Amino acid sequence: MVKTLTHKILESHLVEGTLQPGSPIGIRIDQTLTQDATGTTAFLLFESMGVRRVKTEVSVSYVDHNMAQFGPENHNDHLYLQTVAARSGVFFSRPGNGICHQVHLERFGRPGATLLGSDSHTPTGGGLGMLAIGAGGLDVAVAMGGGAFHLTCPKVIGVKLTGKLHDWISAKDIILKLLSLLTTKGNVDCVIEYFGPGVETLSVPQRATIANMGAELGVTTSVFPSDKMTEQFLAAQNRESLFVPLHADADARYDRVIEIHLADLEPLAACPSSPDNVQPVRELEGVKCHQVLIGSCTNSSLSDLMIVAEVLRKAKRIAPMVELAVAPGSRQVLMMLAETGCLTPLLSAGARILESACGPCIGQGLSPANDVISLRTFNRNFSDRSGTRGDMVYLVSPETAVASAIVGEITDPRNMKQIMGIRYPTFRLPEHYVVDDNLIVPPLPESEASAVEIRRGPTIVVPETPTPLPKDLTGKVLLHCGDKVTTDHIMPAGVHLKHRSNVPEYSKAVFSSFNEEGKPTFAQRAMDLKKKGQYGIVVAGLSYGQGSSREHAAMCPMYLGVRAIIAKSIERIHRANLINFAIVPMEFALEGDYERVRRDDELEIPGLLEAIRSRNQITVLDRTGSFEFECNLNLSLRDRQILLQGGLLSYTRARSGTA
Ligand code: MIC
Ligand code: SF4
Repeated sequence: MVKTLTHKILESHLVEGTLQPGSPIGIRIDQTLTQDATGTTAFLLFESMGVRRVKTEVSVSYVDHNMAQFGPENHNDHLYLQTVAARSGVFFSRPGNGICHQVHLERFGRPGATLLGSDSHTPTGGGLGMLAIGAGGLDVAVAMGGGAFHLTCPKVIGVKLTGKLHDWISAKDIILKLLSLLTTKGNVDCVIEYFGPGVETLSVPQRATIANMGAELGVTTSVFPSDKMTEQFLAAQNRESLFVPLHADADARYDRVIEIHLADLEPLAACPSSPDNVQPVRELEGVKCHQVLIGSCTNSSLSDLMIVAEVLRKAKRIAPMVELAVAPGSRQVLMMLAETGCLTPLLSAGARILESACGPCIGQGLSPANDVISLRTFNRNFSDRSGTRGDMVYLVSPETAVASAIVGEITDPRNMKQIMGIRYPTFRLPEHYVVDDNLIVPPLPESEASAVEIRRGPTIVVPETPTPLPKDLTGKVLLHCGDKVTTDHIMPAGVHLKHRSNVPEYSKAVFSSFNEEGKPTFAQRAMDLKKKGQYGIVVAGLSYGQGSSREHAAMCPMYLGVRAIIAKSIERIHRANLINFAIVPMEFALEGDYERVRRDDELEIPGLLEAIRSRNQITVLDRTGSFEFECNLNLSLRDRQILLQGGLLSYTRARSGTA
């Protein structure tokens, strides 16, 4: 039987179920990655599962998000993560070594492997021919303990690339084009598989940019074939022995095929405040911008930054009213910039060089001024994510970013020749990268690991295990929100990020972007209800829980007593996180009911447990509005068992006999 590449990798890792799109399956996980902002809870939960040592081929713990170290919280987290990694047989990538996805691509990823990461941009590994999936930290903890990862067998969308990109057009424009076609909604449980002659023209870092930002489509992951380019990339990293050729069978059938002719593409931008609000840069030309940020796990590879450096070498300076900052994706990229002489033109033209970390992408500094436009090469421009309320963030390629930084206005980079006499730079990428793993601490042998003392600073609080769900649920609608509410809106990062290891403290920020001046916050209203022994319910529109994999967007509402989400639709990772923390995800069965329910309505869900046990539909009574409506439950057998058990941790403990 002819197969897609996705099905080949799934098949070689299948441990439960059958490969029938739409049905639940379990796959073996070869590698895991965690980062500090989701990793502390992942490791606290891993420890409480009672497993001493990871059972994967490779597990890596990265520190890249919480790096500002205002107060002791971040450093407490780093020391906890380093000691727990040493104890558990996990590689530890120290702060300063780079962004998890970039470093994993460079130093650990291998074609054909499965990778599960507690970060939604884990699919970056798809650029290397891996099946790399983002999940909540608890799912990753289970995988570290040797457990399967459970997902819905995906449909496979084939994206056929033909032709070749013109100068000044880059991988970012390919994924922005796809976002304009598929949008951020409605792609749950699909994998995007790239094929066709255009693939050969793209380097691994370019493929990684595309796979990375595929996360914004809401798909399970994206995957590229493993070919000559893959071999070259691995060889440049001294890892050629890991190369295996991989591709779909010639006549593989896709559930849908989209064709993109690379030569037809033009520079694109995602306008405020959604990655799918895409417009051609030429239509935005002339709009003043005061900030340009280049970096993030999407666009901070050596080739991205060499283009920027070469353009700046010719331009010599940036516009006087523009702030330009560059964050190299990894220490390797930074060292290579120095080695190739590309650091000097960046510095000389006026770029601020940031640490190799997530930085402004996750609201850790460089928030833009009020009412100014910020251009970023990142992957998300959800409102307020930058740390400034009412921000106006455009997502663009490094080429568009640098052109705009020089001119001071959004600029189509194809006009650089005409405006500044600057041609598209040509340069050769080095055949070998500096390979220096000094900041990667390898796991200790088992005999030495048990002597390591795990350091848990006082700002690290072990998360609460959910209480069992009630037989019948009575609760109040604490929030009635619209479409595309992201996990950034549910659980903001920015200044609150440092509380990731302290659920009671972090919970104060739940839904804070919905709080109204002078009125009780969401957290206060939820806590008041909880004290009265009642539950909180959130009502939402389409694509609830888009974006980040942060399970705090489930864990903190659960801590505040929220036990049901009723939405028009819920995104994959967030839905799994809700179930893992025993919050019931429900979807309106009929159009129109979403509009009828209002904030503060008292809802009653009789027979909740019974329905979770055996039914797909459940009736909700709106006592305030005196009407009832139907909701779909759409739960797999395993989802039902997890909810009935009071969450994934209790379920896992019960199955392993450590309860
Ligand atoms: C993000 O880009 O939103 C993050 C921060 O990397 C998150 C993880 C987190 O919230 O810690 C993600 O993408 O999953
Ligand atoms: Fe870090 Fe931003 Fe990438 Fe998330 S999207 S991993 S915050 S660089």
